[in-house]
Amino acid sequence: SEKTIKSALISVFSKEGLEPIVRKLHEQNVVFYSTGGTEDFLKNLDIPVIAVEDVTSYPSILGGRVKTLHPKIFGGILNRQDHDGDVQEMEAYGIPQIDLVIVDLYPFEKTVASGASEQDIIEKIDIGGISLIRAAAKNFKDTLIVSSVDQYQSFLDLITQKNGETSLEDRKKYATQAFHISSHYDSAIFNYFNTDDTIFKQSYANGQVLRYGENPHQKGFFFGDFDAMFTKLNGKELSYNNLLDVDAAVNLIAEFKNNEPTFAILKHNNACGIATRSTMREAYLDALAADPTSAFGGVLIANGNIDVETAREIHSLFCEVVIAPSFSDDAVALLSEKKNRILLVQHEVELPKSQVRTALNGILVQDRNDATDTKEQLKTVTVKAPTATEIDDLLFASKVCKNTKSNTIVFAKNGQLLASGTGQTSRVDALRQAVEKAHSFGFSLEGAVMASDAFFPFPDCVELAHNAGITAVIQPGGSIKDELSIDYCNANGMAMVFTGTRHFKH
Ligand code: 93A
Repeated sequence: SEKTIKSALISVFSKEGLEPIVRKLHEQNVVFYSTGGTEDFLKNLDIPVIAVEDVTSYPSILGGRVKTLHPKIFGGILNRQDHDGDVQEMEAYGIPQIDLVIVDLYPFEKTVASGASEQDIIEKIDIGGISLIRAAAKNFKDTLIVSSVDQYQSFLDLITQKNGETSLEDRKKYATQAFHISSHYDSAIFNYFNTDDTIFKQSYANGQVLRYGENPHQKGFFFGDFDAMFTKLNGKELSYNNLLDVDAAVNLIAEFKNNEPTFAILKHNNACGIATRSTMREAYLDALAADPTSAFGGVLIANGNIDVETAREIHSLFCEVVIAPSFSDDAVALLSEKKNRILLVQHEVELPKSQVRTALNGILVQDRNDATDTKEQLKTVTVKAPTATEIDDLLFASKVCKNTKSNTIVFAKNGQLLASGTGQTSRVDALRQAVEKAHSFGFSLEGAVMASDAFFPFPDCVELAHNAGITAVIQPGGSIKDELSIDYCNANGMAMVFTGTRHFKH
């Protein structure tokens, strides 16, 4: 699979950076074939070169639109050297072997960016060059393709180190880069032409067209298998925002999968109420109690069956979506009295391991946050350790916190969310919001616990929490000023545990 480069076809738009490469190849006795401008460039360097026209016995025609598009050129690149038939045909048609192809494409994107006319832009759609790249990349078994100026240095190193010899692995690596170049080039052309949304829709034929996006003037699509995750028993079509809320709800309730009956109410992707109780009805009522105002128009989710007793309570609330692993028949009948109310039976389906979102002109991908804080991982950092009840509440609060937009502070007591501060630009703001909210719905925070999605840079948060009545705190730890918060807790009889795991959610 080692091959020595003996011949090269060079056709480059920009000649910059090419000289050291052709000089090195010339030293190694490589035979050159070139198109007009590149041919002149080589001649000026006193390097012998054969014009493509002399190989094809055809001039460059149509103002250069057809220069290299010829069987003698593509035959030279695409022939399989270990294929008897190919070898015979090369001989019969007088096709020269081409071991190396170097191309720098017409600068399509630059031309578009320069604000050139459509005619100028169209002339910069490279046809021959892109074909040379794809042909040489396809035949990487025998041919090496340099498809970008960015590869010049590494290619020069390669031929210098190994005296013109290349391995199959080298050639495949360059082929991979070549297909990256060609696909990017064709996408740029598509993007220039595509002003029509219907093409967007067609190219994503599997996407479900939503009524609209986040707002009515935005188009929206969903790409996924909704039916694999849910059976819809009642209600209108889910909107873009419904789907986002359902996603948040499913992720939150997953934390309480094996718990006692747990019920959560979400608004704008955050929990505004959640409680664990001995019956689903009580869990619902105590979830609702945390913030009945926000619950209006919310998304509801249960970790177990919704019976008719629970349904009766839910029925008096205006809500968009109710999700549960099962509903009793009479619960379905009652909840379906509201035509638009969406009822979803949730199936046990694993969610993707990766999360994707657009960012700038690309996408961001990350592993999903599948770390749930456990009792074993808690490290008590204060003199006072949390009580057994407090530990349960700390873990409860931490699960809610993890599923709430940062910065967030969560207060909980006896398996019930009392209040949270959500999506604030400072942790102190999140805390103040939570305190005010708890008080406004009539909760005392005396003996409640606090969770924070990230560490406290200053002791101000534990101080405000203490003043509000909080007795135990869970947080990742890791601030250089951790000691200040710890000292404050010790001086004021509070317990604090570190988890070592941050739970940002943006
Ligand atoms: O107009 S083309 O699409 N037709 C061709 O047959 C062709 N072959 C090579 N453009 C073609 N090329 C491109 O010409 C190369 O991709 C390169 O950008 C340029 C080099 O031309 P010259 O050597 O004449 O400067």
